[in-house]
Amino acid sequence: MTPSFQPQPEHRFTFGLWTVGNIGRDPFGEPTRKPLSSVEIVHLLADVGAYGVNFHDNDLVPIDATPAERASIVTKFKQALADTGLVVPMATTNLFTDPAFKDGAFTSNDPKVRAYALQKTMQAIDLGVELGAQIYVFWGGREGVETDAAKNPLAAMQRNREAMNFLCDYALDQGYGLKFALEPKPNEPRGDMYNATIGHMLAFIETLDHPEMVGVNPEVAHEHMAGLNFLHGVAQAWDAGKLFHIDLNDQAFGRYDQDFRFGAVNLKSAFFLVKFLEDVGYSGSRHFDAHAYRSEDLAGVKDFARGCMRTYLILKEKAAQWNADSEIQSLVAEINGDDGSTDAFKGAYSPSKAAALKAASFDRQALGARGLPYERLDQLTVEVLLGVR
Ligand code: GCO
Ligand code: MN
Ligand code: MN
Repeated sequence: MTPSFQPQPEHRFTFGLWTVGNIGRDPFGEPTRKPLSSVEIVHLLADVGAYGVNFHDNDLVPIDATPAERASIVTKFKQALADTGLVVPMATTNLFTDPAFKDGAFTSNDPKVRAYALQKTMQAIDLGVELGAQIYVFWGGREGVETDAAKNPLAAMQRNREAMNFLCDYALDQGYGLKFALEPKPNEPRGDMYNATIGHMLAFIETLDHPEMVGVNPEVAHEHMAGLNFLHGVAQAWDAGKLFHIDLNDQAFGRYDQDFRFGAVNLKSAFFLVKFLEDVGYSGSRHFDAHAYRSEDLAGVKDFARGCMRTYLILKEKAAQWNADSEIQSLVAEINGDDGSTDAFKGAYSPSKAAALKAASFDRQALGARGLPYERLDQLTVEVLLGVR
């Protein structure tokens, strides 16, 4: 039977209001698409088969809305969710668009800006929780510098920690049961942003008062912008029990922040990523933080959204094929072969084990002379991906 690659709720495919709602503005040009209302976006997402919709506070409620306007927007949005069956698994705060945040929010040198950022985030958390969010994302879009003359990086780190601790306690105090997912990015819009990569963020989380409620939201493009292997960062986050959310998109190395459709550039990396998520049983949202090319119209936006999910599902099927391919699996077994001759040295340290290992002899030349069949294995992987196996 040919798989249909139809998205289903169990695939946990989500998009942000800001992703399919992107109007195609860039630093060099005006918008190429008309803005869609949040209700229209919910219906668009339902139409293409998504499971959920995420938002920044101001994607839904304008920053200058009155309480009455907020209430009416939320009522309409809830109705759209009820009409379509879409859910809101994640919410976040816009702490980057307003000029008040031009030099950062939690890390701003101005204590008034820092206090306003906390206030805005508490209100945005309330909004997210009201709509059902269980994961709350923090992307520090302006938390950085163009010149290190402007800000002390140690002070920035301490301010960031103080804000996260405050907000964890706020969420606990309200009994929200939220988990926080911190999203690293090395640069753009700032020249350099703090906690630039997954590794930086994982280390930072361990310094918080409630590390158990804080994990990461890694994004493909962000690690690729830093020239890093995304899968390795994701694996480290998973190993630490910190993969709370994931932002899927694509990005050519060495370019500006492209936010391309998932799998649009680095198909093999996308394949190993999907294979990893499926093999370990990651059960969180697969959030597509990307947008259609600026050249697309509304129909193209739907093509973009369908493409993200379809590519994920095709790669998932390819991963199952890779796992079931006997030639591939016999190579995997050969690579990981173990004749048991070093069993006595494995596991935890003991003085006698260390002494025995120091006294053992190894045929160093034979170790170095052994050929490893990675060329064949990689070629077979490529052939699975190209559909000739
Ligand atoms: C970016 C980021 C954002 C965040 C979003 C949710 O590069 O602009 O990826 O899209 O993911 O603010 O926190
Ligand atoms: Mn991004
Ligand atoms: Mn993102």
